[in-house]
Amino acid sequence: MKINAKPYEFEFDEKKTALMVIDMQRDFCEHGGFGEMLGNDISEVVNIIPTVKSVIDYCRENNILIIYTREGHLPDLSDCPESKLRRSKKQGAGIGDVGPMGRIMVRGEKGNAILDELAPQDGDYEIDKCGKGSFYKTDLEKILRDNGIESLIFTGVTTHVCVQTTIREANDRGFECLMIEDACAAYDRNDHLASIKMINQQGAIFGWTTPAEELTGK
Ligand code: C5J
Repeated sequence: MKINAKPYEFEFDEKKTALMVIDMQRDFCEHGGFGEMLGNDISEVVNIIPTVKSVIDYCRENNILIIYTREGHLPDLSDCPESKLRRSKKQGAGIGDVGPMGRIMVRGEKGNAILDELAPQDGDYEIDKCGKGSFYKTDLEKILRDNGIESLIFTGVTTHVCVQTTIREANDRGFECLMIEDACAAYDRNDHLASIKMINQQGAIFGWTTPAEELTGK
């Protein structure tokens, strides 16, 4: 299949493609979550939820493998670098402290859950990650290789942090990456737009970008 994209058409085989839904968890998308506690306005992120859903629905209808990620830490915080912990506390959003949605950025807590409207279904993969990149200290690469995946479609938050870090990691491992522009968001739109430019520049230096309608037809 070929779709219009920047910097040129993106070609992929649905059977060798997976959808990545990056960190669409309460902590980054709802009031009282880690994102807001760090001082961000969450409206840009809230705006993409229907578009992320439309891409997930399209992928389900077309039997494209779906992989969800969640950023969070073990309850004993043994997988949280001291530096990350220190900086979160300095910002008033201490990882592991009790916040409005349970212990902040801890696996299994309310804030760590994927949004109800985008909930994973049987057959989807769910990956818990402690870093910004989804390959770091996870089974993601093995899952992709075992399933014969060659191309990745990206949705989620935040564009310039966890989405872009994962695209960079995937690109270095030889995966072809397509970022769905209006199914990704940063808290600051300028960060989002800068990321799109960084990804598709220099003949797709990290990958391709396109609006959702080019994929879903809606
Ligand atoms: C952040 C993420 N922004 N999912 N995480 O800390 O982008």
